[in-house]
Amino acid sequence: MKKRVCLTMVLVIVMLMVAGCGNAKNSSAPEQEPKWKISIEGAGDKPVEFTDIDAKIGTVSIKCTMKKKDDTQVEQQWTGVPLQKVLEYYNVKDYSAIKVESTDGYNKEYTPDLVNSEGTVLGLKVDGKDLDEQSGPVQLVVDGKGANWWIKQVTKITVLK
Ligand SMILES: Nc1nc2c(c(=O)[nH]1)N[C@H]1C(S)=C(S)[C@@H](COP(=O)(O)O)O[C@H]1N2
Ligand SMILES: [Mo]
Repeated sequence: MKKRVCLTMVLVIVMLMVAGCGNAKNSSAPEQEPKWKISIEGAGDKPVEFTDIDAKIGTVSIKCTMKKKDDTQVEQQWTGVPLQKVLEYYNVKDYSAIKVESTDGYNKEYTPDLVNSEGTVLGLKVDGKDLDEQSGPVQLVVDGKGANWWIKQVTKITVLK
């Protein structure tokens, strides 16, 4: 009889431990799960993913001007990662251009000069706020250039040799 109680207790403890481990795993997972991903192609042998976790390599805050079609200008304070820093992170040195693409397929190619400019940034926040769904989570900011250069919902970056 005593043996049986003991065995039951051991069983209950083991079950609680298994359940406890499961919980510990689940509660630690969200910290590792990225909020967004941008696929980088042509930086190495395989495509890599640049995420909000990687974005911690260095964000800047800069005032940027966007030229609108009607010749007016919009000035905003942007927070983001300079595109040049992202390429540095993946050791990309030689390229003819960088192609930036959005979820809707809209894309453009940027020359090394433009890529190396301080004002070319993967924008994460505008005037202190996260981007809305139509523009973000990441929008390419190209200081001083027209709105057509500012790619919303960036999803892929290709290094062109
Ligand atoms: N993802 C994405 N970004 C884009 C475009 C697009 O079609 N898709 N159009 C570009 C063009 S041509 C312009 S003029 C501006 C328009 O921005 P707005 O809708 O905020 O005025 O977004 C630019 N970025
Ligand atoms: Mo446009």
